[in-house]
Amino acid sequence: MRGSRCVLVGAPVQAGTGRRGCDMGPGAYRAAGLAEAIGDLGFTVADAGDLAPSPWRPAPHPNPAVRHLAEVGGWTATLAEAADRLGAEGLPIFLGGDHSLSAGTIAGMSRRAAAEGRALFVLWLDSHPDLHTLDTTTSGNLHGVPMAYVTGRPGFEGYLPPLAVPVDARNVCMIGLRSVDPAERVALKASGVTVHDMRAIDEEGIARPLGAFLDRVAAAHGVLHVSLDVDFLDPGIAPGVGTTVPGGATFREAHLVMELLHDSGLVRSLDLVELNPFLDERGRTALLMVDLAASLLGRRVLDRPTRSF
Ligand code: HAR
Ligand code: MN
Ligand code: MN
Ligand code: MN
Repeated sequence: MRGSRCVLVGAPVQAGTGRRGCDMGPGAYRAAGLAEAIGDLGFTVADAGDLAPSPWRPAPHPNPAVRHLAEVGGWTATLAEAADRLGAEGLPIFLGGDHSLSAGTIAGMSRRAAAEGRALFVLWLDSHPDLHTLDTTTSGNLHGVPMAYVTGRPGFEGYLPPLAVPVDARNVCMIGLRSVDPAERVALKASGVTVHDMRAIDEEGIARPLGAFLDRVAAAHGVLHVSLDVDFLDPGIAPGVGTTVPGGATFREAHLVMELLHDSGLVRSLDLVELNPFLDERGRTALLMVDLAASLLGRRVLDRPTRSF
């Protein structure tokens, strides 16, 4: 982990989803004690408060399904600037908000990494690849497009803010996929993204594929951004999300991922996305996400030697 400073960045975005309630995400993380949990680990914690979208006037898109392009574009501009700036000072944790926010956070972290002469790698923990373009989305919900935008797929010019430094799709690893649309399946295949869907995790476990990716990041002297979507988790333990998909990561798998990430020392920034407190049960999803963030930042049951793969 970088230094010992964490910055919480509220991104109450819900324009990218079809349901209301994600805008309450940052407040729920604060109520669930995120700052205190991280502070207990010895970090200095700053809270940048909740950001707001920049003005952004896109051209009207020919796909009539596309919704809230101006607002999502405005958030993309705001968050790209914030990630680049705050990523230089410590480890930013972006509190969503729906997954469209990753268009901005990843764009900003990629620019930051490039300024340091390094490449950005992304670990995408999600049941969805979010790899639609504005032309292929049928729902029109822009939380389904950030991965296409940040990897520089064509079709976003003039609709979302210009992308300074595209992420090489070969530097992206997706774990947990179990809901992939036909157009995304085609795009994934052509992309070079490393994918471990839920079936692969069932067959091989989660530690080895993750370890192989982390070894690759380390060998490339890369910078790692982690994007954690609530629906990566099984809805039985994480009901507070608009797009529940059965068969998700268990409590034990999710904690193991976080602990291995901590051991790697590679994580430079984190998105916590898609929490919908309106759909949660007595805060249990918010509390679990806080617990997972704490594991990623070093909370341990016992000390043990670093594991190699
Ligand atoms: N692929 C579907 C669509 O575009 C669902 C996307 C849902 N995405 C999220 N985040 N909830 O992963 O509509
Ligand atoms: Mn997602
Ligand atoms: Mn998802
Ligand atoms: Mn833990």
